[in-house]
Amino acid sequence: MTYDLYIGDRLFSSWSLRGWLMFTKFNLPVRSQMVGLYTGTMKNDMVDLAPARLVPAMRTPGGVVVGESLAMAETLAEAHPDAGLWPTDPAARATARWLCAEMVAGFGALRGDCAMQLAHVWQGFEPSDAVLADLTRIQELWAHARTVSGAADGPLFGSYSLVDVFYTPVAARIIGYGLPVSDANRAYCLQLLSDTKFRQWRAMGLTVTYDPFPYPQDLKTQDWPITSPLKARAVTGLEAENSHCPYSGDPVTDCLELDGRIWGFCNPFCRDKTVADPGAWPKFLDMIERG
Ligand SMILES: N[C@@H](CCC(=O)N[C@@H](CS)C(=O)NCC(=O)O)C(=O)O
Repeated sequence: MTYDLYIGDRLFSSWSLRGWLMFTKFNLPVRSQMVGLYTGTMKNDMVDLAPARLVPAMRTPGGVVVGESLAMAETLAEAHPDAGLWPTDPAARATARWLCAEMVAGFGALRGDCAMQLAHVWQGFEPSDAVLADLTRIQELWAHARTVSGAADGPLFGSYSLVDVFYTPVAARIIGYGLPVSDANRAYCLQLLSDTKFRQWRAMGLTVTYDPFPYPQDLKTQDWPITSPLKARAVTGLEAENSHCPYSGDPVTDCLELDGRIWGFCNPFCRDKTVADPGAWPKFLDMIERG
């Protein structure tokens, strides 16, 4: 019953982020496969999914290939009606569909000028009038959603739904470029980016180093605003307190140090994603609390 999801580089592929959240936020079983968005191998990596040619794309457990994030969302919502992907109230659901569709079709200036990047916050970015117009429209749509749902804050329709999935990369752009929105909408953006699943996605993205940075700006940077108070670092050696990886249960091969204690994982990726944001991984936190 596991879906196969094809994704691109986590720090930069906004559509892949949507694809991954639409599974993980609703506890749908998924196996992710990374394609070479920047390495020239993408077409070849996706050959099994032809004619799908962009990420995200998925193969259902029954073997059906689906491209385009909106089509994937509808397919998952139909297959898992109790998972809560869309709001249950018909008016809220219709409005949520509208907001997702307008997101997919629109906001070209924001998407073009502010490529999603989850590495840091650009300082002093000057948005064009077209970007400001997109932000006005986005805030108008969010206000409409809250009028329909009655949700004054938090997820747009009260409970987290696909509409919050579709606007998470928008929130990442607003925060990552310091774009002007109301205090309430900035709080909503920060809430989306504080979500554990989003933090896990970003932490996995941070395991890859990019030189040159794919979407440079001639600007200074400051730290991403949501980080864990726990500070870890990769270390050599195998003197871990645990013998088996908290994620896979496999034997320890790669270690980190946190507060003077050494913990182990079954491969460098599991270790490095934990170093990037130790607080994003409940199984790791459970282990160190028990340990
Ligand atoms: N409309 C598509 C957009 C998907 C998309 O543009 N994905 C980008 C990555 S973020 C991609 O695959 N780019 C590769 C390319 O354009 O060749 C969707 O909703 O899924």
